[in-house]
Amino acid sequence: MKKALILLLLILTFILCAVSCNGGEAPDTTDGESTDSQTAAPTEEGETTATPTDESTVTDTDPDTQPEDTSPAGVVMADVYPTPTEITYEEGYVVTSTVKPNEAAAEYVTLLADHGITVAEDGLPLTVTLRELTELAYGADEGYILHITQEGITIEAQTERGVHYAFMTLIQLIEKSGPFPLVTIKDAPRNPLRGVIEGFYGTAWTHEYRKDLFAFMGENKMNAYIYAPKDDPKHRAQWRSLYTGAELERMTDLITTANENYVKFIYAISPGGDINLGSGYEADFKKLMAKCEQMYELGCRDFAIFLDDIPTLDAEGHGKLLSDFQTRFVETHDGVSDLIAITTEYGDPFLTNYTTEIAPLIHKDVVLMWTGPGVIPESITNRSLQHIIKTYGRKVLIWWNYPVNDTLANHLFMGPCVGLEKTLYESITGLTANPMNQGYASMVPLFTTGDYLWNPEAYDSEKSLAAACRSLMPDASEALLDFISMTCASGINKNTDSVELKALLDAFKKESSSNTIDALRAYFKGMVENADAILASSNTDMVGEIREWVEKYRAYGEMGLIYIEMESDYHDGRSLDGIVKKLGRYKMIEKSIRHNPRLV
Ligand code: LTM
Repeated sequence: MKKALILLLLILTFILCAVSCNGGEAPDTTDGESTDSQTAAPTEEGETTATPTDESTVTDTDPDTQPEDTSPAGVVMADVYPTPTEITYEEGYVVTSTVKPNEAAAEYVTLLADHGITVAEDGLPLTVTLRELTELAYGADEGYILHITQEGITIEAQTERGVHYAFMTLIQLIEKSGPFPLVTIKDAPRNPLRGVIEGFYGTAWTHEYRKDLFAFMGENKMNAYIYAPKDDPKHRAQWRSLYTGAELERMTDLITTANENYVKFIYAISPGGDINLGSGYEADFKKLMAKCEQMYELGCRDFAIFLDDIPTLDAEGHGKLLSDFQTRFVETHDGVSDLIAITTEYGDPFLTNYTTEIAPLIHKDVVLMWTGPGVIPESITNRSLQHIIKTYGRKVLIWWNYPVNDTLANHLFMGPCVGLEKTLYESITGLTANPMNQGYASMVPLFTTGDYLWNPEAYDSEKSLAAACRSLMPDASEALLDFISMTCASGINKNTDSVELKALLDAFKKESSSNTIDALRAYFKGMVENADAILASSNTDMVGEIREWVEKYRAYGEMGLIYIEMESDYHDGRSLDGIVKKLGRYKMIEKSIRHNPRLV
């Protein structure tokens, strides 16, 4: 009886712990819909074209996370990310490690050399041409056509950014297929603005991280970063204070690095807390312009004014402020893009008259941001945006509050982008994701968000997540993927994680047999091994940020293994003393996890 009670207690404790590894609720096992983002369909000519399916679901799952397909005959189809619009392989390769670039390709010589491709007089001709890409249905200003034949490599693009993106694709082909598969890629983004907003509360990102982020964004064809760290005094509380000395140097460095990676650096300022909208307006407005003038001098050409999370709902004052900035700053400064702004009401259903009153007062060219339903929305659909589009009289730029964790600091949100309707581009000008304070860990969901934004119709969240893990932690990608599957519960996936473990536990609860016990044992062993692989990864930046969660995951794996030993002891009729000793170890590990306040 005593034995049975102990075991019952253990089962309950373990099940409760396991399913709430990330502090989430017990998993909801509702299946997403399955889509296959790129189907390799051989054509009559023996070519293989990867075409997107035209599902319009907001979530998807596909168990097939294999990195690559191999057809036609022996051609390794690289998994290029973000997923290209159209990719057509022909049989064969050009086997060479030398190219002869034309002048327009010259700046990519170093990059190619990093991937083992050098320049030689008799190398494969590599020709870059800038021209109008009228054959692309959308996104031509960032698009490109990449063609690899036995005669040479040609890249055609409308802009330098398009050329850059073509090279990012070419590098992936070299890394994943070997030089050079015979292929034609026609590619362009569905969403014009694909970005990241540093818009969270808490510790702002470091200078070095921001620069790493710009490189990551450039590689993954994301094109806009908004500087808006809530707790940076000069962004918000002390918005009037000008930058000085080292701050100016850092800003210059950020703007330059962003430009080098084809990322727009958008400088946001949040004066709403105390800006004088009455008799002192003119003096304060001049201070706002002086601050932005300083950024303009440093090379910044993109600006945003944010009025979120302030106590005043002054539609008239805010409307005037935003419109004045558009006419008195944007329109008087060469090369400056239309103002981006967010008002004090930024997500339904929390709307008052303020929104309807301010809408007609805002200059028609101002780009307005919107978070979607509930500020941290479970999903965003075209339908959910119709009301605000009508009120504002324009499409909106989404401020997407995922994977941000500033209100749930003990959670890690590394699961993929889900919950965005595939045809959302019909209602938005783009999307910027607001990440976690853990910037390197955020790169996993950002990779998938960039993939979605580039080609939402072909987007497959499961494949994209697996590709993100391969790209960001190549030495432990499977381990990272498994870890994320246990810790990814969030508002956008119905708080679902630990699906596989839950199924194994369910099977075990139904029948405690050697099969169900062995399956659980293998799973727990995998958790310990995964944790060790992640902790040993050379991506020390990411490991540093997620270490505590990985250690907790490892501890659960260990607890699971001890539990399995006890279960086997019980089955085999071994002594109660041995079981009690194991229970002691189990409890010790459990206590060590509980003592860490950062872990739920
Ligand atoms: O979402 C907006 C517009 N403002 C704030 C963000 O700064 C914050 O990071 C998120 C998540 O807590 N929520 C907000 O309301």
